[in-house]
Amino acid sequence: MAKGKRSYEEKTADPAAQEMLIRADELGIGTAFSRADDMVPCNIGGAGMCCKLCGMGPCRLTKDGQTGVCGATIDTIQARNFIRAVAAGSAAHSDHGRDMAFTLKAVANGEAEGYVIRDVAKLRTVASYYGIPVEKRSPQEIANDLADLYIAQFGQQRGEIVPLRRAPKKRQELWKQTGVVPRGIDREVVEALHRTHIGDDQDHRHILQHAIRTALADGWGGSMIATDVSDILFGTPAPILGMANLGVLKDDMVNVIVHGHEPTLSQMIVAASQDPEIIEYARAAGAQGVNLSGICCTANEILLRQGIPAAGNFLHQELAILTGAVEAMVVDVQCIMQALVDLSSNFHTHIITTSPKVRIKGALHIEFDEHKALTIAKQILKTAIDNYKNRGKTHIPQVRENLIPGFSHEYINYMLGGTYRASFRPLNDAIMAGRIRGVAAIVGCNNPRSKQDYLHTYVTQELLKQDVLIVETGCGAIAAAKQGLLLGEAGLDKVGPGLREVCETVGIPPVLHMGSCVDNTRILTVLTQMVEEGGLGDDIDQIPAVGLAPEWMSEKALSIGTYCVASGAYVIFGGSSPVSGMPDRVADSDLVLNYLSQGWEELYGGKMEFIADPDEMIRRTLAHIDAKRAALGLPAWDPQRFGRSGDARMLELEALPVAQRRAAIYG
Ligand code: NFS
Repeated sequence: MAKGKRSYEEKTADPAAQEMLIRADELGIGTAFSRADDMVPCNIGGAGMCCKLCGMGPCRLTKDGQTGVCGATIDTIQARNFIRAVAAGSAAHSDHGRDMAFTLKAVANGEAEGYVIRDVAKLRTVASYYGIPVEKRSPQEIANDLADLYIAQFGQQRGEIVPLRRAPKKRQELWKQTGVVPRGIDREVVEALHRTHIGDDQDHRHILQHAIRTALADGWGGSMIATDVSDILFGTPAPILGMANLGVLKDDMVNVIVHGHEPTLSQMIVAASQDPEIIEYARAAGAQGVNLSGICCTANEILLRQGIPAAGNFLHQELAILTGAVEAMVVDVQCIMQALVDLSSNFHTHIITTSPKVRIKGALHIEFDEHKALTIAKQILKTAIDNYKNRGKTHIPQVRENLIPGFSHEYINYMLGGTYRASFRPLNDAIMAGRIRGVAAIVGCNNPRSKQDYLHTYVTQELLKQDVLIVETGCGAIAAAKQGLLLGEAGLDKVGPGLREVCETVGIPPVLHMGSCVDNTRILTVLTQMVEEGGLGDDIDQIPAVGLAPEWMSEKALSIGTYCVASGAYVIFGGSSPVSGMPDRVADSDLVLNYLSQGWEELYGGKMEFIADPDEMIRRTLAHIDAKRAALGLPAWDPQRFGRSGDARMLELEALPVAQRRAAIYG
């Protein structure tokens, strides 16, 4: 029996993870899976009913009519807790975007060793959105202006942040009317903290209005900037062959895992790992070379652009070290467990922190500086190679799966129409005809309180059967990859007939991996382009689409969910609600919960719900898609109508004797 209360199969749907959890128990080592079993969550804090924002408390409101010492009511407390989480998520994504903008500035001025502007076409496109002149100017000049504009978005005090202009016109008007246009990215985060200090904003609707503004500063601000600049510097993703799961680690090579979020250092480590000097250094140490792989969203950044394998998603970070085969895990920011350092003391693995913002007690710190990135990347790799001789017994599960990631919105545009006719018309047409019933974005984290990868992949598979096209990012995308759902056309027999026809005709997998979590902004762009293409209404809230984060756990996920609602989407979170309240015991403790759903829907056309049961998630997703289809006057989805063209029809014809085949084709 596994350490902790659940069996291995109850903890994870991934066979590689199950194997490593058995290994952990053999070695007597705990992981997030067992710690989650041992740590009973606090039901008061979990329901958002605890306020610890001042020294008069903490106040726990568990009785009807009770208030905090200051008189704060349950709805005020829940809304404050919620907006603080959104502010932290927005800050994390946006600070990532700020660092990218500073890197762009350094590259434009020739001050960033090893970096170049890889995607000049995207640079010119993005600059043009903002009226930055592009004709007869060098990429460096354009990049310098764009970097200045982007850097200014963070500290701007008045007006509107500029990426907002890329939203549908009607949506921009709605944001103006409802008073949620972000003035500056940092300003909204600061104001969220100010409003929730003791004795400030005390109307849950007003607090949550600012949560919307703070989240918009993330999605249509910091995150969008992060995606743009990453594409400009490292290339806009296009389909590429990749691999996922712990089986990508190699016994005869120096294994280096990059983990975290920002692509700046990891991209340079990719370059350094292929440098002849480093390969020679590894050979001299008795290894075949350096084998690089990724965890979490850093994995997605280098998987999408260079095809570097993903060792796994969030819950794989400890499991990778348990293989005993990792010489160094190089981390930057976000989603990095403090447990890594203690865990690695059982093996030879170095945990190397690199961000000036993140130190972990006991970890090695080699600070990253984009001005001498290549030199630092080589230093990190040499540290890992020097550690190869200390490797003991290894246990690498032989589980890995191929995948095709890289579906940026630019590529989706191109694949639907080619270079000269690039457009979203075929996608809109397929939805309007009912071949594609609707679109679902399945994104977000792993959470050890649910069965790892199960909710992501179960919901994905069930929706595919219903002709729902799926786009994925973040740890959800890696979950789908590990289960073999991102395999091009290989999985099409498990897909509804209409969706299958579209995938066969266009040559796409039915699940499109669009990138890291900041790349959820690519989904905003896709939705906007679908609106602009015509036929699916004049704003995002009219599109038959749903966003799901079935295994969410991070504050970033709440920020993403909130900006998607503000953009008009129905967002379903799995697991537990941070504002669930205890309506059976405390009256009004579901005011906030209901406001995020009905209240926000009235204002923005999007809503946020927390649903633990995956079948209910699927039911509500389909109900929403069908309701939006009906509102647009589109034909009701009918699985019998399609499926007899394309490859299916070819196979039918091929099975006929020649004369009959001719008759069937030529009449
Ligand atoms: Ni998103 Fe990416 Fe993963 Fe969740 Fe963490 S890595 S930014 S927060 S756990 S998806």
